[in-house]
This record gives sequence, structure tokens and C-alpha cells, in this order.
Amino acid sequence: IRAFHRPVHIIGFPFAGGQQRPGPEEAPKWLFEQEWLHQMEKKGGVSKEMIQVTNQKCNQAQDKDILEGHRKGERNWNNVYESCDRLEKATAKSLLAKQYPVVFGGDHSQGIGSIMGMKQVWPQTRILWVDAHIDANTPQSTLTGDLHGGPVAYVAGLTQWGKKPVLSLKHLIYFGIRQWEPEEMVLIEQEKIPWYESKLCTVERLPQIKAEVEKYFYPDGKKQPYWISFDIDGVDYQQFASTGTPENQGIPLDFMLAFFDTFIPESVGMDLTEVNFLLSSGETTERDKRIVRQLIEKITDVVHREKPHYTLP
Ligand code: EXY
Ligand code: MN
Ligand code: MN
Ligand code: MN
Repeated sequence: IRAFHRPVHIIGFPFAGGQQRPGPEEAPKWLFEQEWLHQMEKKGGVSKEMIQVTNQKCNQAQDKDILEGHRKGERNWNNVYESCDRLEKATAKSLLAKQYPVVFGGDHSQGIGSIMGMKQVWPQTRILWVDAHIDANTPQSTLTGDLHGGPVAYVAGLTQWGKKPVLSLKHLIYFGIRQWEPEEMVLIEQEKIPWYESKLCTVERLPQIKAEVEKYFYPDGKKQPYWISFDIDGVDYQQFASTGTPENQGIPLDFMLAFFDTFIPESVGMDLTEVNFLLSSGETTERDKRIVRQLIEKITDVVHREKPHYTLP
């Protein structure tokens, strides 16, 4: 008898090039050194792989090398493109090996790579985007030029970039958004993309949320699997502070844990992004490190325990 249904494959993406603060590149390096993770690997059903990115550094303007190839509104594009191209290949490979990839960043520009790769294997997946931000800025709408504010625009083809779009905006639902540029909210309204504000994200409402998500995505009843793109800044700042673009309030952690119970059995993999321990200190950092451990343990537990609710490729 197999002890678990699917192996978890943690793909480290040590990358800060989609934004301007050092730190997200350190998070997967920290994770891979943890004794508790080694113990999980020893027990079986957990493996890890670190992506070699082209340049880990954040996109501070003084770094000439990483500004190379800069286009207006797309700071550090060449580096994001090439690093995400490597992630795309690794994500597709992980899924084809029947693993459950957890792409642990890194900033959220990684979504360009993980989602492109995932869609090669699972073209019909729906995406559950958990974030304080809409992440659909184009080179025209962005105020910062930071590419972690735009992965949705790249994979959905709102920004032209040489690869064919893979995501229909009909296949996307947001949780926890509370900061956006005006064009991003216009997009949500025009495309009628459903979104749940943080205060609707309660454990008690989760069964109802699940029913609504299914009714929206699968009016004909024929279900498809999900990809979860989880930006830690979607979580309440009072409960998790180690992140680069914090916003007030947010989703409670207990909702996220229950969300994993609910949606992981029907999902093929996930992103976990924007962890930055360099931006907190003392007991807050220690608390947030314990939370990351709790999240990874929870994800692994559900992936191992639950039979996937779809046929593997
Ligand atoms: N909307 C802002 C921008 O585009 O710069 C902030 C984006 C933060 C993105 C983080 C990853 O979710
Ligand atoms: Mn994000
Ligand atoms: Mn965010
Ligand atoms: Mn902004």
C-alpha cells in the first residue's frame, strides 16, 4: 500500500527580481535548510529542487546589470523572462512526474513561469488567486514597473510578450484583494471576475464559497482541477508580517488552512510567494517562520492524505 497519494515537490525559486526589496530570494534558501523539512523528506513523499535563476537580486535601479533589457513598465524584464522560463520547464516536468509542485518563491512574478508550465500539462485548470493584490498590471497601468504586480496580465495575454496566452479570465477567482491600480479594477468589473474580500473569507463561509466557486466555474457540472496561486500578503498583516508589499487587514490564517483542506484535493499544485523575513525582526520573524512551517506541513498533510479528485495526466 502506498503511504501517500501524491508526492510533494517543493520547487524553490530564489528570486527577487520582480520587485525592489531584498529578501524574497532568501526565503527558499532558508526553507531548504530547515531540519523539520529534512525530517519530512526522510519520512518520504517530499522532495525539493532549487531553480537556478539568472539573477536573484531585486531590481534596484543602481544595479546596471539587472536593468539590462529594461522596457518602460517592465523593470528587469530579461531576468524575469529567463528565470521564469526555467521555472516553466521545471513545473511542467514536476507535474508530468505526477508530483504536487509547491513553487516556493520568490516574488510573485514567478507566476509567469509556474502557470505557463502548469498549463502545458493542465490546460483547463481554473486559478484561485489568493493575494492582497490583483497582479494584473500591464506596462501601461503599472506605477512601479515591478513585474510581481503583473503576472496575471502576462499569462492572460493582456501584455504581449512573445508567448501565447494560456489563461482565460473566465477561469480566475480572487481572494483577499484590497489594493489595485484603477485599470485593474476596471478589468475585474468588465470581465466580471469574481472576488472575495477578506471579511468574507471565514471558515464558516467556506462551504458556501466552495459551492459558489463551483457554480461559477462549472455551470455544466463537469469539474476541472485548480491551481492555487497563494501570495502570503493576502493573509492578515497582524498575523503574518514578513512580506514586501503589506496591506491592511486581510485573510485570517485559519481560513487559509481550511482553504487548503477544501481545495488542495482538487488542485494540481500551487505557488507560495512573497515571503520576506528580512522585513521583520525578533519575535515577529520567529512567529512567521513557524507559520511557514505550519503552512508547508498542512499542505503536505492534505496532499498526502487526500486522493486527487481528478485523473493524473
Ligand atoms: N499594485 C502594485 C504594483 O503593481 O506595483 C503592488 C503589487 C504588489 C504585487 C504583490 C505580489 O502581489
Ligand atoms: Mn501577488
Ligand atoms: Mn500581493
Ligand atoms: Mn500600486
